[in-house]
Amino acid sequence: MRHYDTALLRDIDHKHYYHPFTNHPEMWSKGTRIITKADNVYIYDSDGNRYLDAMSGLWCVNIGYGRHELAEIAKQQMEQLPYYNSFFQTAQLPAVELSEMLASLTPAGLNRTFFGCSGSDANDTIVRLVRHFWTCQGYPEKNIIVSRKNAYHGSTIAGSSLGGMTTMHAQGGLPIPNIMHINQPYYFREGEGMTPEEFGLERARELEKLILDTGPDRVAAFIGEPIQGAGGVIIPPDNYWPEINRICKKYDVLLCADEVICGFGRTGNWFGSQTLGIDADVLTLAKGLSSGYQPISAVVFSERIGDVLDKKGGEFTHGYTYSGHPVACAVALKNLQIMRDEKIIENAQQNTLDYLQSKIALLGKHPLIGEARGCGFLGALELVKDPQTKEKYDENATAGKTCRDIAIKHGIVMRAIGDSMVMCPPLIITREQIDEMYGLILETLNQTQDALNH
Ligand code: PXG
Repeated sequence: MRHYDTALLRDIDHKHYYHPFTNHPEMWSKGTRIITKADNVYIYDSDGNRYLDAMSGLWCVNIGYGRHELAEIAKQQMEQLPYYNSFFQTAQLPAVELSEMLASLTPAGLNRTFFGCSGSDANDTIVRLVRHFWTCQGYPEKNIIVSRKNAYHGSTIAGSSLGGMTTMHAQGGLPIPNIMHINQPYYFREGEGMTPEEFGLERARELEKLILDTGPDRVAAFIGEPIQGAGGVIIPPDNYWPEINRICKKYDVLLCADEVICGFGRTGNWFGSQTLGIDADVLTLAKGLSSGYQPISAVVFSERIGDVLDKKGGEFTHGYTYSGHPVACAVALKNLQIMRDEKIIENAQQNTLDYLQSKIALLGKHPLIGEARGCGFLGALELVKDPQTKEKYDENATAGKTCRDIAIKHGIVMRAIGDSMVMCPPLIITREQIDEMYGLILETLNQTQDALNH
């Protein structure tokens, strides 16, 4: 049998593996980190180092690593029925059961589910679904989807068009036609001179202005993350989403909540829509749906949309070979059953959620932090040179990168988004582990400050 050590793996990786969202020369200069195993809130690399994974993988391992029940159900399902599709009038048990489970967990009225394999393809589905919804009622021109700058909705052509990341649009000639973007509700950097309430209303009313300028008969849907994740954990003012609800209702614009990060307990309730008060017609779900144990996503939509599609939609000419994959559905179902039966969200509400947020707030007092913000199991620490003036160290996000690298050396994984250090630990993190996380971050900030000042 071939023996792999870290050096050999790095060498093969260097030659053959083209990574997602990676600057390859930068990665090679440091040496790829090879992760070999994980348990609870910890991951381990090929040199035997342990890290507290304060990112839950990529915002997804909500239930924590190492749940044997999920491995077991995957094995059983592979033996029973490893694959069958849901095209052309067939179905299988795990997909049917999971669709029922999602109807019971999601907010009232959202009872129909379309399955995919990733958050990105789910958002592609939404683009086609909402346009089809309006077209089959005789409104083909009602096809514009409004999103926000600095939003993240995935990497496919439609997903990255919906997203508002300019660096992504620059690669590949995006966005595609009939996607428009309004400004984001990022109070810390963009709300100068306003109260959060004034700012929340102003940013929400950009949607109303766009609808009126473009014509309500042109705007099909608005899509937004309840809290922007990959944009830097941007938490809107309290009145933002209620105002978006009002505007969407008034002009009959479908409201799509991209819950890929915010779903499944991340914000302290089952869905971010509940925490932030969003009356969504459509939800995008992925990540926490299976806690990352299997690639699976879901678009959950309202009875109203379902009724129209049933009566007027004919065949929806859309689907993926792995839509409703039985193994992925079985694992997701088990993951949700565990979350429900072990009351993971309720326990966190009682025991750890406020504690985590109090520690994030405490870290906000560090002289390197301009703003500490958080909600549920999401947090961000915005690094600045001067907390009074909010001045950045530089425009190249050197502070963020420096901090991230020091964090890794200390045995904690955080993500740097520009100069925001973001975190989203597994929901099963204990108070003791939160203390450990706090200590590691504090030490990281101290050393980052030293590094930046010298
Ligand atoms: N919507 C949201 C809100 C997301 O956060 C997607 C859609 C796309 O999901 P898939 O499964 O296609 O990746 C995401 C994914 C980061 C990072 O760097 C965040 C995501 C993915 C990759 C990197 O923070 N979020």
